[in-house]
Order: sequence, then C-alpha cells, then structure tokens
Amino acid sequence: MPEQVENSEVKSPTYDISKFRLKRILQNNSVRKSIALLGTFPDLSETDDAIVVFEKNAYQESDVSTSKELPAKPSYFSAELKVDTEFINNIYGSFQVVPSPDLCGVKSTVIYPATDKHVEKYSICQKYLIRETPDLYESTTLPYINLSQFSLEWVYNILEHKKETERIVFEDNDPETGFILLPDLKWDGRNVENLYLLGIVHKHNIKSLRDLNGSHLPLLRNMRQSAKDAISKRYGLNPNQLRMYFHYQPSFYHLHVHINPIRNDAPGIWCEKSHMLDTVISNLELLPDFYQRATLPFVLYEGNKLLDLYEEKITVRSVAAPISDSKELEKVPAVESSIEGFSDDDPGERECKRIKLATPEPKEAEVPAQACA
Ligand code: M7G
Repeated sequence: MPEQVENSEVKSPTYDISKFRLKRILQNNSVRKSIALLGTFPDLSETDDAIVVFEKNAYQESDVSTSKELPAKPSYFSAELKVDTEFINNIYGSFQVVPSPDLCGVKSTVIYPATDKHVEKYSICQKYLIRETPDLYESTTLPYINLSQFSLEWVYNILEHKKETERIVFEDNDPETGFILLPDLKWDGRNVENLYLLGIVHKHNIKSLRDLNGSHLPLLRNMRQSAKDAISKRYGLNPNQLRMYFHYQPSFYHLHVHINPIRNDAPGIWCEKSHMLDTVISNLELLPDFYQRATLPFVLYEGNKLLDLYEEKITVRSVAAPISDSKELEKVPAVESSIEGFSDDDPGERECKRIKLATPEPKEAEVPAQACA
C-alpha cells in the first residue's frame, strides 16, 4: 500500500510523478491533446496501479500579449522563444517554436492507487447505447450501482470541509436546498475560457437524475440561480453563457451539476451523456415523477460488467439480421449477426482495444521530451 501522510484530517498517498513507470497507454486523444497512462510508482509499490493523465493547457490570452506590462508576464513573444524554421515559401511560413518554460505547463491528474474501474474509465473502448426503461433501471442498473460504484469519499471530504476547502467558490449550507460550488478536478483553474465547476448538493441519497422528483425543484432552482450569481461575481461570466448539466450515468452517485461556458467544448458534453439543468427543471415542473417514468438512454463501455448484465437481458453487442422478403434470404436461418468491428464472440477479445506500449523502458539518463503548448 502507498505511503500515507497526515494532511489536515484526511490521509492521502504521496508520490513523485517523475518516478512513474509506464505499463501501457490507455488513451491518446489528439483532439483534446491529452494522454491517459497506466503504470506504477515502483518506489511505493510494484503492484498498485497508477493512472496519470496529461492534458495540454488551453491558451490564455495574456500568453500572447505583446504589451510591456509591469510586472512582466510570460509571453510567447519574448527573447526566450526558441524558433525552429521548417520552411518559408513565398508568403507562408511554418515553424516549431518552444516558448518560455512558464508557458509549457501541462495539466496533470493522478489516480493512485487506481482500481480496475478507473482503468476501464480511462481506456479506449467500444461503446454501446442502452435505452434504460424504469424496469431495467430497477432490475439491472440499480442493483449494479449498489454493489459496484466508485467511492464517494472525495465528495464527502468536500461537503465536510476536509479537502479542497480553499477552492470553494460558493456555499449554501441548507441541508435540503444547499450545495457547494467549486472547481472540477478537470479544470486547471487558470483560464476562465475553459472554466469547469461542479455544484455538489448537500443532500445525501440523490444518486442521479433518476432519483429526482418534483420535491427537488427548490434545490435545483436554487443551484441554477445561486451558481450563476456566484460565477458572474467571481469570474465575470454572463450567466446566459453557461452550460449547466447532469451526466447520466454519472461516475459518482451523489448528485452534482457540471458547469462550463457554452463557447468551450468541455469533455463529456455529448448529447448521449448530458441532461441540461434547465430541461430537467422543466420536465419536473411538467411531470413531478418524470425521471421515474422516462426511458433514459446512456452509454456503456466495453469492459464494464454492467454491459454483460444488460447483454443477459437485451441484445446489445449483436443485432438481429435484417428482415427481408427475398427468397434467398428466407433459406438462411434467422440468426443474430455481428456487425463487424462491434462484436466478438470470444469474451477475451471483447477486451477494450488498448494501445500497447511500443516504446522500450526509458534509460535512467534519458530526459523526457519537453511537453509544450
Ligand atoms: P460524473 O458525471 O460523476 O463523472 O462527474 P464523469 O464526468 O467523470 O464521467 C464527476 C466530476 O467530478 C467529474 O467532472 C470529475 O472531473 C470531478 N471530480 C472527480 N474527482 C475524483 C474529483 C475531486 O477529487 N475533486 C474535484 N473537485 N472534482 C472531482
């Protein structure tokens, strides 16, 4: 087990990110400019897995300032800029530039020790859409959530003011309608352009959207208004430029709302996962038990045990052969056919397509490539 240190009231493992040893790359997203890595911290344990996620920071407008501000702020346009010319052809020039180290920060997230569920969450996988009826929720999803879910320790640490206290942007401590607003783990906290906040409700036992009913309207309306006011006051953002939404299914089953600016395509805003707070409020105003009666679609990843449980009840990975009145096809028995690339018979092969580590173990003396904006 990792070394533990006393840090206020909660113990957290200590690790040195530079001592991370890579086992394999879980995901390399060239659009988000992020990479998720699986490995270990051999200094602490040879067996406990660690996940390290690097994501290049978005540009801050001050990074490209050319005014001579005092005190001087780091800018791309300074004598420190190293310029490597690729070519200049007529009016077009192509370069690789390396700015000052102050501008080379990479947002890094570490999960240690990481469980199999974390590895699954950060891996590239086949995905399937499940149409979850209320019956399927009760019979399949709910028992699974009750048995297997990520620990909510970090959420309770925030609500009980044991961790991230200094990061709180706003708090309403009413036990029924109150919540804490603070930066999401995904936000570097530097650039308002990609602001990402979480509103975590004080009230326990609201696992997700599914549990919401008309009695929660005062809580939801309060979150909508108070969060907008607080964000406008702290960050100067127009409340009408904010996206507020729930995830379904969430990773953490204690109700929380995600908030980010609509002009930024934050991770996880896809329509198959997000439910706008405004729409949720409106649905509950129209029908207080909307979320107990609705069929809610959600995405399951290959490797998630819930997918196997669903496969026992409904057809997910394979699809029925198309119905045709052609004589030729009538001779063929009605079988379940696999869509190429989306189904494997061998459960072993159903494993996520993970990118295998292609690089040899780095030698001690090797300096890692400089990661820059
Ligand atoms: P979700 O919808 O349950 O899961 O959101 P997903 O979006 O990860 O699929 C949980 C949110 O909580 C995510 O946006 C996480 O980045 C964020 N989060 C997770 N952890 C462990 C922490 C944490 O320790 N502190 C803070 N501030 N945010 C976290």
